[in-house]
Amino acid sequence: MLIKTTPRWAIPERDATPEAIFRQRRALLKSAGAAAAVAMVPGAAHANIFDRLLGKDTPTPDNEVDPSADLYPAPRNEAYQVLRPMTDENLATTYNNFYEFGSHKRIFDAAQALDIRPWTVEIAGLVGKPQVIDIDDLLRSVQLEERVYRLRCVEAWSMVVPWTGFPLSEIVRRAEPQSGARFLKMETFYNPEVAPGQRASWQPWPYVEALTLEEATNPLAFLATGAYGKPLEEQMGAPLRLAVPWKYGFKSGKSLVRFTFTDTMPTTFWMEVGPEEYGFWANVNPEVPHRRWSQATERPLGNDDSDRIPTLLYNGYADEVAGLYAAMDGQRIFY
Ligand SMILES: Nc1nc2c(c(=O)[nH]1)N[C@H]1C(S)=C(S)[C@@H](COP(=O)(O)O)O[C@H]1N2
Ligand SMILES: [Mo]
Repeated sequence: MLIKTTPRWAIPERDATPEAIFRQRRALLKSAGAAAAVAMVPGAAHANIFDRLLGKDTPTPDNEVDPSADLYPAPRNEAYQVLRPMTDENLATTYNNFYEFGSHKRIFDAAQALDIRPWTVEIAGLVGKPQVIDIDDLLRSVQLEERVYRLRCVEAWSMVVPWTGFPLSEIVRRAEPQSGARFLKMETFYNPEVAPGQRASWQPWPYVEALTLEEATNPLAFLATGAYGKPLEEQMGAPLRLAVPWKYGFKSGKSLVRFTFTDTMPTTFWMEVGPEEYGFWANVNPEVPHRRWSQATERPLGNDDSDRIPTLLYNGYADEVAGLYAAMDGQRIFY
């Protein structure tokens, strides 16, 4: 159910290039680095890339107005704040991990190929109420709120993002899990035609992540549908992505299409790719190094590598979640 208020062929006013920016673009074009960047990017993407390089916010190039746009900005839940500066929106939307669109950070243009309407979300497995929900029906039947969360990538860079969304426990509630359900498996879309990364057949597509039901119903576990007071951009995992801020970033799957309740621990994408390096639990702990690097410090996006900050146990959320693991073996839960 996609309501287009602007036809695809129309060029909205906001796409018009003010003269000053046009001149800046030409200046950039003349520099050697920019020329190299141009060579790598197909024609239509140039304007977007240059706007990003210049720090200008840009609309999604497909010129579709998101049918949920009127739901943003949502009221901020002041219970979730971070005592660190927010990451600049332009950094958060141009430095991403989304392997479906490439194994590097500059996938924001490639990710625009993902069509985020129509979009349905399936609830399946050991549940009393299996169902398929249209994303817009879902968005209009929950109470959206804004929460500022830390995100700590296992690669040791980090962000502070104002997400908009709703608690993951809402999905659990609607599913009415059977008594045997212990894990919640979350799957990303699968469409190798738009996601070139998924043509790599040696990787176990689609991207799968999972939590225990106790984790999934912890109040911190959040499904993000927006960020920075707007609907999510594709590269951030539109139209629905997880935000579990006490775990390394890879636990927060993007562009989710299916929630399956199971009685056995699912094998996740990264467990299959590198079981020695990326485990099921992946709780942030500065004292437990990755096999190839220390996790003691992190680089907030926007900082130089010389300007790192200490990483916190459970990424700063120990008060909220340490109890989930109190009865478990210490090392096992931290990779
Ligand atoms: N489907 C999918 N979800 C994903 C990933 C991915 O490659 N594919 N990367 C993960 C990793 S490693 C991180 S750090 C975060 C990055 O989120 P961001 O790009 O919004 O900062 O997304 C996670 N979710
Ligand atoms: Mo990550």
